[in-house]
Amino acid sequence: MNIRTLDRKITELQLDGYLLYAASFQDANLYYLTDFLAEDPFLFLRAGGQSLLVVPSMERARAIRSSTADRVRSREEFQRDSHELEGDRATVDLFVSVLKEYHIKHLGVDAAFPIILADALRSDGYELHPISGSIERLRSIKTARELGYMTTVQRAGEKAFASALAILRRSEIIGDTLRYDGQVLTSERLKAIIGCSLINDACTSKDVIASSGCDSALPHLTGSGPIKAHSAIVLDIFPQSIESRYHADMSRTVLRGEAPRELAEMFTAVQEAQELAVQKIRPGISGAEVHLAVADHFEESGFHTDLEKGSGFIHATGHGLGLEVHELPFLSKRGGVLTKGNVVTVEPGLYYPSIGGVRIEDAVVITHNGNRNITQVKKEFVI
Ligand SMILES: [Mn+2]
Repeated sequence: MNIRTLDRKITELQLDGYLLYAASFQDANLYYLTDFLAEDPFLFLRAGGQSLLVVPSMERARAIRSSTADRVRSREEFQRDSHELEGDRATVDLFVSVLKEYHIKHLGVDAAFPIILADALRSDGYELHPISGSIERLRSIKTARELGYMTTVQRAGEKAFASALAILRRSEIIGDTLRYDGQVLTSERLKAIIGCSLINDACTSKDVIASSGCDSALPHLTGSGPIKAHSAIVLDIFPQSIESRYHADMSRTVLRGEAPRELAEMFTAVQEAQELAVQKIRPGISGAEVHLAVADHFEESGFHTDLEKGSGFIHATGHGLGLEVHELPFLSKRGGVLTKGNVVTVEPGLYYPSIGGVRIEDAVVITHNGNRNITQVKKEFVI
């Protein structure tokens, strides 16, 4: 990441500095700018080409050791005379002390800056300019180091997928259910198996999708109850590395037993659409163009979309991937131009409430003349 881009933005908007106040566990921009992970909010100020962190005194030594900031100071250093203040008033007092010392009157903040603090600072005479999307755009271009982190977490996701696939393959088909190890195989069991594999590779996951039957027609339903035979089984794994904080994202749709004709045709159309999108992705093309090509392919193949009914191709073709699982750029109706270094998922899908869903998802890195697929899992339907 080139933080000079942020410095240029500050100069261009004639601001004295850029300030973020959040907990970096939740705020990917703050983590990106500081490399300092904390559960509690801390202050980041970029001014005069330097980064300052203001953290609770107990965190100072850790921030000096792990953050990329030029300077780390303690919150207490700025609040020697304000012991009686509590809550937001104490935070405003901290901001005012910092801003005074650094001679800052006009400051940029992000869209998530707490409005209660913004109101208090504005009434104290400070000018706040919300800047949205700048850090997100920086984040969308990955360095070689970030790509390394993302490949590592992708491999962990693939290992977890392989463990679920092995159990599906070893299960016995009884009627329209699967039996594994003397028990009916459920979505819950598959999700737990995937989760255990991920944690063994130092990854976490907010959720895992292992849905089957008509449940799979709802793209974000994680699934519950018995896994259905002769029906679509959607596995969608989006782990986050505990160490690097980067994400991976992949989906496969498989089937045990006899494939109904309409599902087999949906799988073929989705696979074709996915390949078509991957072929198109290169620097200079817009996410919208890729998305429209996929939508057209489905229409031409006879798979129609009705958003109100939740049937057909009902989501975007893909999204950026990084510190957040959904980030810039998007392969959607309004998706902007793709650039070298972007990492995007390519995940067309078809969903029909009475049949089920099919989704195939890879992640690709945009290179100087095309893209490189970082997903190494085969696309098999009947297993
Ligand atoms: Mn995805």
